[in-house]
Amino acid sequence: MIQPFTPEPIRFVAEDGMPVQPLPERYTPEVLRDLHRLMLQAREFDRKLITLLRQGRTTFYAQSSGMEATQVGLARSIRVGHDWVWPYYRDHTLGLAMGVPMSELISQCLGTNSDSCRGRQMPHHFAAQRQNFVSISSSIASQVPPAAGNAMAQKYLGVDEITVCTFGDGATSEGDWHAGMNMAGAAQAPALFICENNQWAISTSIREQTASETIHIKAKAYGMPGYYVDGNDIIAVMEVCGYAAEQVRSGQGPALVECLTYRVGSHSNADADAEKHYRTREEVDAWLARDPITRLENLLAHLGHPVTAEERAAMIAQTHREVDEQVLAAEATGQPDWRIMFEDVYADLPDHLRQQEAFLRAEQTGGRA
Ligand SMILES: Cc1ncc(C[n+]2csc(CCOP(=O)(O)OP(=O)(O)O)c2C)c(N)n1
Ligand SMILES: [Mg+2]
Repeated sequence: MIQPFTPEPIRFVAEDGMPVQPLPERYTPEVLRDLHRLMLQAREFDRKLITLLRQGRTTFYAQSSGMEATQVGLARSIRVGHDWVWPYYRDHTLGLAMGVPMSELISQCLGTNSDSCRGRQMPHHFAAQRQNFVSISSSIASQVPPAAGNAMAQKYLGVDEITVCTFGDGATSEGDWHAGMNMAGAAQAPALFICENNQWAISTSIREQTASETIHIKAKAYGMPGYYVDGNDIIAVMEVCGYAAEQVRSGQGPALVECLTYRVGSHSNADADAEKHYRTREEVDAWLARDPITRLENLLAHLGHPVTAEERAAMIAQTHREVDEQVLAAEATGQPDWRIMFEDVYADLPDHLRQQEAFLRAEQTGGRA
């Protein structure tokens, strides 16, 4: 039985791979290996996209390395394509694990003609229609009030769906976060709020962020249960998020889950050298020793189904190949024509946009408008 408001994060597996409580039967070696494959794929996806950044082929990326157990575990706790997800900008691993094709993610990062937004969103801010994965916004916590509204609509319509809303620890200081949490609680709406607490909001540490002891205790103020989970233990994430999702689905009102994890890389490419400026190498090393992928590998070894070095290398090579292929395929579709900037919003273009379009046309034709 999963309990809210525990003083310590709920965990099932220790860093060395030893279970600290009995593992539910559904975690067969095949299931665990599939989770491992998804986590390793996400880690290598980060590596490849950072290379693309350095090559100047995309201009923004926020890696999720270190947070794979939280995002893959969440993806496996909800009904994909049925529930609605209001994500934040670090959630590409959540998207990949929900089945968003790599080709879509890469096209969006490159802003090519194969991108469904055709370059009109910030890179790495994708949306996925088939997965009910709502378009990502960079404005911290701006997804929380509309997610609460989405859940209120689901309750009003009586549909068998829930709303999942993710955010970082920093988001919990925004007014939007409190407004959304309050609204969902007051309406007893079917919303599952997930805090991916990676303990930093760029250079602001969690200790500077809030005087609350933890994030999950804030749930009490909004009349909902708050769960605290070890976000680097994928089984714990699936057990807690799965339990909370079913409580929400059964009409118990909203819930908050705090996944305690760590971003081992930089915040984004706008923050290249975190260890030099605001956190210590020792802190990062301590969290690298709690790596979620290594923990799952340790568990598989303990269960007698180790991932061999050859299998690991083959999985890494497969992801690198897949990314390379998808990058070439996306680039082959070409860059969108500049004119599409003015399409798909207004049926009749307002005057100021007409003027801007004329200005750009003149630029493109060297003054021959
Ligand atoms: C409303 C708003 N204020 C400030 C920023 C600048 N900003 C971008 S990311 C970020 C930190 C967010 O940290 P957190 O919510 O913990 O998520 P994380 O990046 O750690 O995953 C800030 C302050 C922003 N994008 N939007
Ligand atoms: Mg954070």
